[in-house]
Amino acid sequence: MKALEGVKVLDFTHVQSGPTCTQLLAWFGADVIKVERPGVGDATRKQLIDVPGADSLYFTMLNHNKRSIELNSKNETGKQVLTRLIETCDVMVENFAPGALDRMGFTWERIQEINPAMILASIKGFGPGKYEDCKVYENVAQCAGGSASTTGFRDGPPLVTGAQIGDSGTGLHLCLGIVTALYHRTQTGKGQKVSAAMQDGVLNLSRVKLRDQQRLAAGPLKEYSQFGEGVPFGEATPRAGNDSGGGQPGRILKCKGWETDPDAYTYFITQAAVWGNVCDVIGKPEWKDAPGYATPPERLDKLNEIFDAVEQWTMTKTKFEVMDICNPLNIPVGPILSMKELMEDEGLRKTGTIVDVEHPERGTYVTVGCPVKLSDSPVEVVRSPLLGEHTEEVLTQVLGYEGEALAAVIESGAVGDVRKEAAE
Ligand code: CAO
Repeated sequence: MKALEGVKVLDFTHVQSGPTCTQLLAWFGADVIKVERPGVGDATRKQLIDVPGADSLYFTMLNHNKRSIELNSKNETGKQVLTRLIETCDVMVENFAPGALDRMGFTWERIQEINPAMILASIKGFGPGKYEDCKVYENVAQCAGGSASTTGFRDGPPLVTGAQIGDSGTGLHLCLGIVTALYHRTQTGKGQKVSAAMQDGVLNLSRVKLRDQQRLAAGPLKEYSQFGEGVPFGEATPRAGNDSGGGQPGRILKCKGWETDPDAYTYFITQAAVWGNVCDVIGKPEWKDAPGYATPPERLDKLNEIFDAVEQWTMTKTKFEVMDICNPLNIPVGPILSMKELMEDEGLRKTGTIVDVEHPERGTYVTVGCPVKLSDSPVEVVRSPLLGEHTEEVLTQVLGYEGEALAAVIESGAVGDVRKEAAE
């Protein structure tokens, strides 16, 4: 039995943040029913198209293992069907713009009237306060949550990161809130509202930078390279380039082939515990005991000199040779892996983190499987549903519509053109 088997999720999410959350719930075994606008569906279905006529990778890679029902939640019959779904499901997840659910007539109070055990989980850009009505996308959240101001180089502009910490990060936070509320409900029988704001999620993931903000009051942040360069600190946590965020200095360094390969780099950490091994491997054994180099505090104003020496060595090796040499010596290093290399990684394919998926419209594509492994809840990644693929199935099997009642719903126009069979 899968961990969340028996849990029914009314998935009213779109774009990236909400779908990330409900995809995880589906992978853990929940029956996730994605409600989409008839004839239109989640906007991402038709965004960043690479195969004409087919659902985009943007959509397919965020909506595995779900069922899709087309439903106009602003039409009277559509509202009745949605009410039946709320009665039947355990969890409702949404990430509409602020107020959209209320405007449909489904306020939290109304949802509780329909189903007091319902867990309503919402993602918004901001929590309650002066920005609560704003629409928010990934990079806005990265900027408003403290990530952008602390990412990049000191002499350059703030940078956003490629990892989708605002969207997928908040989806992860929401997922944790949902399973916590489900646990609470098994003890009390009561549902509750679970809210995750993207600004809060990004700030949570930028926690160490708020730590550094407060450390500034006690003096310069000595593990930031600007300390060794004699550049004064300002009032706020600065951008630290590729300096390590913790107390173990690290940098991204060039490896053999860097002149032509944009990813021929390694991350190299001069961990204090293996300083002797670092000195030996880079050909500077004299630094092991030399005054000014022997202890971590003494080295903090010489990080540029030290990493220049390490880089002279890493430039003679490929990023994989650096791994092979340093790991047996317990020196923490990591190759900069490109998306191409990750997609082809045999190890990640064996664990199911990278998987091939068959899709009737687009053929085979590669996706990221479930990144969390439960020993008794193995995940089989199933392709995303076509728009409305399960409309009739959900109406009959989940909600019990049949005969004239079913015909009336279909004829009302609330559920679009019902597909008679899944397009396998
Ligand atoms: N039937 C009928 N109407 C539907 C429907 C359905 N099945 N599904 C959605 N709609 C309607 C909504 O009710 C809303 O109508 P109103 O504006 O009249 O209330 C309308 O579609 C548009 O919804 P939206 O405002 O959520 O969508 P948008 O494209 O304008 O904004 C976004 C998108 C992401 C900016 C906004 O949803 C948002 O801020 N969400 C919260 C934060 C978030 O999750 N952001 C991350 C997105 S991923 O980068």
